[in-house]
Amino acid sequence: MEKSRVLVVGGTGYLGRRMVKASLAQGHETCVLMRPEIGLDIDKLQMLLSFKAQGARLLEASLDDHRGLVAAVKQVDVVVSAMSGVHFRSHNLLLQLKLVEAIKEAGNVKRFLPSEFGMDPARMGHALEPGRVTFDEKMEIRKAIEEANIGHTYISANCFAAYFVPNLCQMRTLLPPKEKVNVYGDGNVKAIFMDEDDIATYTIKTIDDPRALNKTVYLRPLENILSQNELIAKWEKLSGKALEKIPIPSAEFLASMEGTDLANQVGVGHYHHIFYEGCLTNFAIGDDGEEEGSLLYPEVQYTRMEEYMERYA
Ligand code: NDP
Ligand code: GO6
Repeated sequence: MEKSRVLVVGGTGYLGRRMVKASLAQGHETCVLMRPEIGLDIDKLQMLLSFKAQGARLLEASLDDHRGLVAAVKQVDVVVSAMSGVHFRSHNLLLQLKLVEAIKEAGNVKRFLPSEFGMDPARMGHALEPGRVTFDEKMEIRKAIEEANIGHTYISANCFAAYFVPNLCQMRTLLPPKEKVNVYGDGNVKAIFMDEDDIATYTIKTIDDPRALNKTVYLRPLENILSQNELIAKWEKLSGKALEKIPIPSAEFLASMEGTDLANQVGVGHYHHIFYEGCLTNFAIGDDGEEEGSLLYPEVQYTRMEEYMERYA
């Protein structure tokens, strides 16, 4: 079978750059959207040029330029979006409606992967304000995709390791705690942690796979299903130093939202769903025809979290 030609939108972003790399590595003809809005962002431009040097084609169009966008998507078979959905970055998920419009008009795209890559928004109908906006927006994009009958795959990638693992799930820092660590409740609720490069590898694997067409694919590899306590124990072993554990009751954690900025309020809600409620692991995969990435692609040697943490030691 011919390998699909891919367009990555949001290609210079944190996850998007890994999608470009994985698409090239898996032998796809790879295009990256180059937005004229980059202006004087010299780092973004240099990154785009490095993609080109690695064999990608740069397609220039603004998300506000419908005709340009249609022309771009006409050159590929698959569109992968990794637009920002992080509140302390630029959060522009709804701009993907423009992409859906262009894909609809072009009519040639076999598969669209919208920017999801977290908790499954379809399971977050009960999510707390203000964090629920992330899930509501992702559901709005899904609705537009499905109404336009566009082939799709939704990737639920759980926790990006860099945001959750080295900091032992502490908020407002990305570095390992030195002395003390806040533990959510009893610390035994299971979450799922993923190396971001592996997220991209699995994601690109799905794009030509009929088993993933019009489905949600969860990334839930067995050895990366871990409680906060298990993660802390791995770091203590690696660093050779025990940390003081400070249990935080659910209500106290939720109350920590008050009076803080929006990004933190969003984060506290998300962390509550993950670490108190267990929203990443409190359901079985497959009851509704969903798939699991490490079962679909057992050949992928996914990164375990002790190995991921080594770079911080
Ligand atoms: P980034 O914040 O790195 O942004 C990605 C890209 O979005 C940018 O590079 C840019 O594309 C594009 N973008 C941003 N603002 C605009 C704008 N105004 N107009 C057009 N394009 C814009 O995104 P992430 O990689 O952090 O997030 C990707 C996805 O991953 C999101 O859906 C997010 O919710 C999810 N996520 C999940 C996490 C988890 O733990 N599960 C953690 C973090 C994110 P360009 O390259 O063209 O400039
Ligand atoms: C990641 C974060 C980390 C917030 C998801 C505040 C959507 C998802 C696991 O961008 O709010 O310090 O699923 O102080 O579906 C952010 C969000 C986490 C990272 C969660 C996310 C995860 C978005 C913080 C912080 C490290």
